[in-house]
Amino acid sequence: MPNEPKTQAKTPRVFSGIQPSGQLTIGNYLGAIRNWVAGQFKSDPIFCVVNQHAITVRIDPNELRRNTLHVAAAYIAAGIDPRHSIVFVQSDVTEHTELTWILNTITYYGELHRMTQFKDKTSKLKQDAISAGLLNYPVLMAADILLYQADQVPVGEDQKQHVELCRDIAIRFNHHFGETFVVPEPVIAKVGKRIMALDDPTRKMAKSSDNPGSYILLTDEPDTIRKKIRKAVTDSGSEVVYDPKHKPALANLLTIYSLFSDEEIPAVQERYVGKGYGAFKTDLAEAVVAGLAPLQARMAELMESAELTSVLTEGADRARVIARKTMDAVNDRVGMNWK
Ligand code: AQP
Repeated sequence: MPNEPKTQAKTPRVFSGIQPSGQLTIGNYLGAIRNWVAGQFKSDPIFCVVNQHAITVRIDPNELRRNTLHVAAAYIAAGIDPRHSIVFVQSDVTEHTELTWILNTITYYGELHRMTQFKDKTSKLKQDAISAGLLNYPVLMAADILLYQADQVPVGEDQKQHVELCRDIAIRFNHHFGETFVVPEPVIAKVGKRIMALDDPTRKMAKSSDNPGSYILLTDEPDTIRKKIRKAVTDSGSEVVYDPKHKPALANLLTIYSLFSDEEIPAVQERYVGKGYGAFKTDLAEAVVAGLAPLQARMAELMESAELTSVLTEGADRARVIARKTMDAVNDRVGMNWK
């Protein structure tokens, strides 16, 4: 059929981000950044340092500035190529907060109140200590995604609920005001979607945890990594087997091992038959140290160079063009452009 028009599938637009609420952990790396890197050339990707999310809890302004650069450096050191992917800081594109207000008006209090992360983060706080920002966090996240008409949002499992709320908001807006937003899909990695804390395999590893022994930072020194892994809780028994139900701590360590060594879990398990936890933990620590070494070296280089600033400035310029186009359409649909 020589004259038949060829239909080419559109390259999916991908959007994701990390809040600079602390230094990044291997949970952020394995659950998010690593997957962004793996998929970047099959997509039209935008990666944001979502610093406005980080002020939903108290944070020292200087620490926030440092963390913002640290997160951007981690993206690039891990393999995000800024010549292909847009990399920028959220507060440099004011359309994020502009769209948030409009989306706030079509999002319900009950929906936000039901979010698991909101419940987790506020369970120990008195009502008067819970900022409205913490409640509205998922609306800002929805604005982040919808501004760029993203088709896919690669996240760890903990963020799936927020992406689902974003879909509901997009569908609601399109229904009330006419087709405006692409309705995005969450993309969750099969392995690494939920790396658990080293001190408690029932909780996810989180950068804002009070116990530094619960996480491994991307910037931890080799000896710190060895010490943290030596102290990581294990389950009863001594056999190195992957059994998330009965041996959740070990299953978590095997997952980390497999991702850092690029080996399937059964192959790792096989090597430790009859060897016990000690030998396994020693090798795991070395796999993490070796896996992080190039990333750490590149991050240190980037933190000292002007390259990072120019990447982020140029990234914001590219992002702003897309964001403005969406925002103009939204203002038009809602009736904000009165002239
Ligand atoms: N433990 C984890 N396992 C797998 N993925 C994870 N992510 C976070 N922790 C894990 C993924 O990292 C991305 C960035 O998340 P974020 O910093 O914007 O918010 P978060 O999910 O709240 O991450 P943290 O580290 O737990 O931060 P704090 O402690 O500040 O709340 C997301 O894709 C997330 O799924």
